[in-house]
Amino acid sequence: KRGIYSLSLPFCLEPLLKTKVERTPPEAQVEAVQEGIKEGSCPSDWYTYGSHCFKFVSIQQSFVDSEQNCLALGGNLASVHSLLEYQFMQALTKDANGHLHSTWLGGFDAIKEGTWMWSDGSRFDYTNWDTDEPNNAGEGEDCLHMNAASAKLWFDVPCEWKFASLCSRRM
Ligand SMILES: [Ca+2]
Ligand SMILES: [Ca+2]
Repeated sequence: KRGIYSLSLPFCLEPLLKTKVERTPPEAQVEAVQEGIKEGSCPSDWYTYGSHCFKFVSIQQSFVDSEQNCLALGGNLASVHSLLEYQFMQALTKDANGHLHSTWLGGFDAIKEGTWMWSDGSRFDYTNWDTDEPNNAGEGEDCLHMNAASAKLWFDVPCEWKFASLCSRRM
């Protein structure tokens, strides 16, 4: 096998390639295959948008329990970065009757009031709040859910509330 690389790659690249191959432990490769993960694709029961895989979880639980569940699945609660991506996500949260379920995304301002962040660490560079939201109502609202009220946009609500959730992970 090395003979082919030796012929087709500049000699300076060959040591890099060899190093990379040797550093991938066989156990890790087996694990990845068992999980059904290949580079550039999503596990079979996840949906693909851009460079991410998405999975709707219908069980209703708190924000932190939802995030923990997503972590166990190899991801985080989903972040949103465009209207098209939001519409794609809405399609995943729609049931057979066309009802859009209230669903946790990974947005929170629990660290600093008014400073919203995504649990996956990505930039908070797109928003789709409903009118007069986020309003941090009552004793405070620090977590973000989608498909809120009639407009099906975003509300901030107490993190203890229980909703379905949307997980995402990198391809
Ligand atoms: Ca808040
Ligand atoms: Ca609110």
